Amino acid sequence: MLEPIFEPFIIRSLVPAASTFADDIDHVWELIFWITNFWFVLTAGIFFWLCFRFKKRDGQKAEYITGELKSEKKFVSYPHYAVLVFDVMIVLFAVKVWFDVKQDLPPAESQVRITGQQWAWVFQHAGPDAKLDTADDITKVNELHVEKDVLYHYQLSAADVLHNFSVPVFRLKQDAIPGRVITGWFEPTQTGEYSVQCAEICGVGHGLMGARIFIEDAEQHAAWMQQNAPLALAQADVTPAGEE
Ligand SMILES: [Cu+2]
Repeated sequence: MLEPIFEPFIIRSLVPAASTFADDIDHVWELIFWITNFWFVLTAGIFFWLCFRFKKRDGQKAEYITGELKSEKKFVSYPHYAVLVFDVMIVLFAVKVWFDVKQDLPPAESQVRITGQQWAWVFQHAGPDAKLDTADDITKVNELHVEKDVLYHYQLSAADVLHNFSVPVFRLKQDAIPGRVITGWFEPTQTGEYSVQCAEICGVGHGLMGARIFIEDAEQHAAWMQQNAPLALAQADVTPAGEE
């Protein structure tokens, strides 16, 4: 149902896409882009053409048009119908994507707890057992490490004021609200290092809330988890350092 008929090349040329739902978001974004720009250029063009075509001329008296005649009303009602048709079209595409990204919650393969605070992001990674609040959790500030092709649930909250967890390459934006834990999901599809932002004005340090997300392949991610294992676990490890 509602298969897109074009490739979203404008937004792709600006921001790379690195999550499973980025493609869906980009299609809606670009659909809205083309619809609104088509009508903007058309109406602006007609407006300036009319300005020029009916400009002040010697010996010609200005006429007051009320727009009440049937022959005049169609210039209002026909574009209005067009707006409604395109509105419905955008809503149909958007609702489907909204459901997939925000309302549906596919089963988690790993988890991360994300807390926004003035002015940093704290990431509690689930560690090798993929479960939060266990001894192998790895907590980092402004550094989120995830594995490609693994579906994550995040538990997002704020420690002080409103923040917004934004990962442009995922096309993910979610408000973080004090006193509330919001669960959502993402699945990275590309390795690399990308930016994480706060997309909600949260005080004078708002602009400093830039963190990094590191999307690693399975091997790199396992190595990172091992290197960053909590001290207690690292000491319990029977393998002496440097002998693995
Ligand atoms: Cu913030």
